[in-house]
Parts: sequence; C-alpha cells; structure tokens
Amino acid sequence: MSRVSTGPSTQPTTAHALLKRLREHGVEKVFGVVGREAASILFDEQDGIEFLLTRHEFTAGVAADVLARISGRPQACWATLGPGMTNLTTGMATSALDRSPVIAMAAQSESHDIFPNDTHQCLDLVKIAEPISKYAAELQRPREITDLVDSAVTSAMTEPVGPSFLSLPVDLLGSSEGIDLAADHGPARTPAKPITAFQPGWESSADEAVALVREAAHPVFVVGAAAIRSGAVPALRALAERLNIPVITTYIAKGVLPQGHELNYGAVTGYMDGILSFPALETLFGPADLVLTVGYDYAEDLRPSMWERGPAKKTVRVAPTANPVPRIYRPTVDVVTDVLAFVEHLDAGTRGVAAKSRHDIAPLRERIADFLADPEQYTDGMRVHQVIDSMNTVMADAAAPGEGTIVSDIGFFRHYGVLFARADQPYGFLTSAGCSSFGYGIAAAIGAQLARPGQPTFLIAGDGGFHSNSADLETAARLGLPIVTVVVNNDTNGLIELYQNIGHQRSHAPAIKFTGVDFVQLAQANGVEGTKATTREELVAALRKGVELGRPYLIEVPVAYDFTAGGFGALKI
Ligand code: TP9
Ligand code: MG
Repeated sequence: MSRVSTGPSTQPTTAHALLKRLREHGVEKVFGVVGREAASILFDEQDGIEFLLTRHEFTAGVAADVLARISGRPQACWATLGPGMTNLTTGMATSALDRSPVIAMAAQSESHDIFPNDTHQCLDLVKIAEPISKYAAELQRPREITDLVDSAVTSAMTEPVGPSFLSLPVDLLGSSEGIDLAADHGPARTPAKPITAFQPGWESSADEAVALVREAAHPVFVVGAAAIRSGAVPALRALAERLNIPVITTYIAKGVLPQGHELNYGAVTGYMDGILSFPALETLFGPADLVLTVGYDYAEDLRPSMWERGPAKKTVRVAPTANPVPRIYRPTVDVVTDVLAFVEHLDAGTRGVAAKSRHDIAPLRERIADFLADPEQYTDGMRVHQVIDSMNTVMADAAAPGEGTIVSDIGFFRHYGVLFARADQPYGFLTSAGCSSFGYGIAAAIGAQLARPGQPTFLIAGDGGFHSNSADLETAARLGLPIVTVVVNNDTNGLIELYQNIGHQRSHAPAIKFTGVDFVQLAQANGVEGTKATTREELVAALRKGVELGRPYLIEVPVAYDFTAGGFGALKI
C-alpha cells in the first residue's frame, strides 16, 4: 500500500510511481545522498522501501551491490545531480565489473534546463552511465516511469548482471501529469533468477563435456559466481561429491563448499605462490587433466595462466554468456547456458561413472596450516596471516554453522583473505574482484550486515583503503550495525609498495607512505568503540568483545609485510 505524503500537492507523483514499481520488483533499500531533488521526493512515499543515508555515494553503490548480490533481488542507490552522480560512478563500476543487479538513479536538472556542462551542476548523466551500465535512460515523460523501471530491472537481471541507470529530471520527479497509481501496468515480472543466453544446441556441447568428464582421470571444477547466481550450488556440490571432483573457486565464489569440506581446494589468487613461498598453483592444477570452469567470468580475475601448470589440459567453459575473451581463453568445449541446466545435464550424463581419484594436495594444506599457526611475536607489527587466522577462530565460534561473513577491502591483505578467510556459505567472503576499488570494505560490510541480520560480519581493511572511505563508519554507527572491523595498519599503501619493489627493487616513500592515523580515535569520533591489538591474544579477545557488543566495533592492528622474503621476486602479474 502506498501512502500519499501531505505537502503542497496530495496528487501522487512520478516519485510515488517510481518507488512503487521498485518495490514491486523486490527492491527494499535505496542507499544514497539526496540533494535539492528533496523538494520532489522524500523516500517515505512507499511502504516497504527504506532510504538509507550514506556519507558518500560510492558507499551507497557498493552497499546496494552487496545487498542485491546476497538477496538475489535488485536493490537501489541514489545520487543527486552532477557531483552526486560522479561520486556514484565508482559504485556503479563496482556492480558492473563485479556483476550485481543494482538500479542506480540520479536526479537531473529541470527538463527545460538540461544543458550539460553549462547549467549549474548539469552533466550528461546518461553518457556518463552508459559505459558502466547495462541500461541508461533519462525520463522524458512522467507516465513512462513504470516502463523505465521495468526496462532497468530486466537489463540489470540479464547475465552478466549489472547496474542499470535512470536519470530523473527534478521537475518530472515531482510532477503528477499522467501519473495514476491505480493504472494497471501488469505485474512486475521480475526475473526469478538472472536471464541467461542459451546457445542453440548447447546440449550437444554439454554432451562433449560429459564425454571429457568420463575420460578424465583428475578433473577439477573451477567455479565462478555465475554458478551461485544460477542457483546451482547444491546440485554442483552433490555432483562433485558423487564423482569426487575437487572444487577451486574465484575470490568471490568462495564458500560454494564450506571451509572444511575435503573437496574444497580453496580459492586462488596470482599472489598465492609468493605469499606461501610454495608452488601452490602447481600443486592445485598440475596433475589435473580436465578443468571445468563452471560459471566462468574473466572479470573474477582467475586467469587461464593460473591453471596452465603441468601437462596440457582439456578445458570446458560453462557460462551464461558467450565467450568475450577468446584471445585469452579458448576452451576445448564451450557451453553457453544456464549453469544449473549444465550441472543437471552433466549429472544425468555421468550416472554410473566411477568416482575419480582426486589428486593429492596434502603438502599445500600442510604448508597453509603451518603458515597460519605462525606463533612468532614480531616486534614491527603482526603479520596479516596471523590476523586472519585470529578472525577465523572467532568467526568459527561466533557464527552458527553455514553462517557469517568476512568482508575484505582492497590491499595486499585482501589476497591473504582470499586464501585463508573462512567462508562457510556462498558470499561468506566478500571482496571486489572485478573493480577492486579501495574503500569497498566498510560499504560492503554495511550491505552484508543488512542482508544477514543476526549473523556476524567481520571486516578486514588496510589503513589506506579504510581511511579513503572511513566517513561511513558513522553510517554503520547510526544504523546500529554490529560490524567488527579490523584495520591492519602499516601507514602505507602496502600493495603499491610491493609493486615499487618489483619494478624498481626499492620503494619510494612519497607515493605510498602516510603519517599515522589513530584509528581508535577515528572510530570514537564516529560513535564507534575501538581498541588497539598488537598480539594474537589481544586480537582474539578484542574480536570476541566486538561480537558480544552488538554494535559496530573497530580494532586497529599494527602490521608489517615481509616483501623481501618469500617468493615475491618471482611474482608474475
Ligand atoms: N584507488 C582506488 C580507488 N582503488 C585502488 N585499488 C587504488 C587506487 C590502487 N590501490 S590497494 C592500494 C591501492 C592504492 C593500497 C591499499 O593500501 P592499504 O593500506 O589499504 O592496504 P595494504 O595492506 O596493502 O597496505
Ligand atoms: Mg596499508
């Protein structure tokens, strides 16, 4: 039921119709920052839609991305004209490159005054949005708003899922002309899951894949997030278990199998051999003779060069879109279809096939266990693997089985998170694989905690990334979200220091070094309790306190990296 706000006019306006249709599509939250269009929209016009004010539009975009990703429904973000929109673009680029069905909206100048780059705060919003969205349109007539929302949702929910954009001139937003909330536009018809491409005859390609699986001695599944979006996780798990096929994932598909599952061979990053000083990629992929990339998406940063270890392998690419990068990845068999449809086809085609003999990765597992157990008390700061191991310990106790979320901002620590952070459910580990904008963490943690109330959310962020967007700590505090944040502080953009070392064999301070920020005081200034931890014991105790608190909590941990140790000299980018 919609409420008509009292005010100068009691007529329903475009704003009412917009929010009503968004709600019919399942949108629950609009994150954003409102400007002078407040004269035309209050955001309380529609029951079931809540506006959440953020400090920065980037935060709004990312929070919408994460809530949409976890809920599987479109969610929305909002910016005012001009600079509001330009601030929003990194959030939109995140949902474009990370694949999330976000409806991004911005106010625009009055329809008679749209002269981009001449009118005050007026930019060509549709042109700005076009290269980073699936659909971008400006409202021309109020009565068309419902159709525009429908187009935006359908495009956003088509693989590769991503953001759609609506530009809303403020005069039209407040106009009642032609708006009739009772008019029958038909049901919203939100796709129940993303719309995919089906190549005609995909079943015969899938049969070729079945034949390859039958022949293979050591097949592996490499799983991307499109498998999660298609609802294929339970069927894929059952198939992997029946055929004893290990599962390796991209950063953002961690949790397809629970952390401790024997077939969970982990997520991979190009930094892993360097971090572990161990031939991890060789151990994971070397013995495999067939790589089945299921829900494969190049944007998730798992490159064919990572599995091209050991003897030549056959490959199967299963994806809901045609192959956009044949120059990079030309599979033996390409199956363009819904991932769940493929998994069911493979399941039916391999009935009676004997379980495979899985290749052994015990040496890698031992290396990881040793590495994480590292008891040393370093005088120059903890090591990030010790921090993540502590977070895993507390998460295991704090979360019910199959629950909990660890969010990672972007920095060098993120690759430790990819490798070691606990993830017991799909999207139990969240990071931005495709866009990788630093500052993602606090925004993603807000989205995750809203999506999973009652489950613990831990955030790991670096000093560089966290303080690029730390104003939204106040948002987490205002919303009372019990996010436990760990800021790993080296007063440096550490990942970039690594690259300086790689490129120049030395680092150069002006481009990477900060003067210290007191993150505990920063937290307190934003209404968040905080503490410093310098040892495993202190950190575990602080994490436990954070979990019990039921409000946001921040722990600052001084850290250092050992760039000159390990295998970073051999890092290939
Ligand atoms: N600007 C944006 C918006 N995003 C990215 N990713 C960059 C620049 C380039 N990356 S990852 C990183 C940069 C500058 C530094 C991260 O530093 P940190 O203190 O957050 O983490 P750490 O542990 O690597 O020092
Ligand atoms: Mg840092």
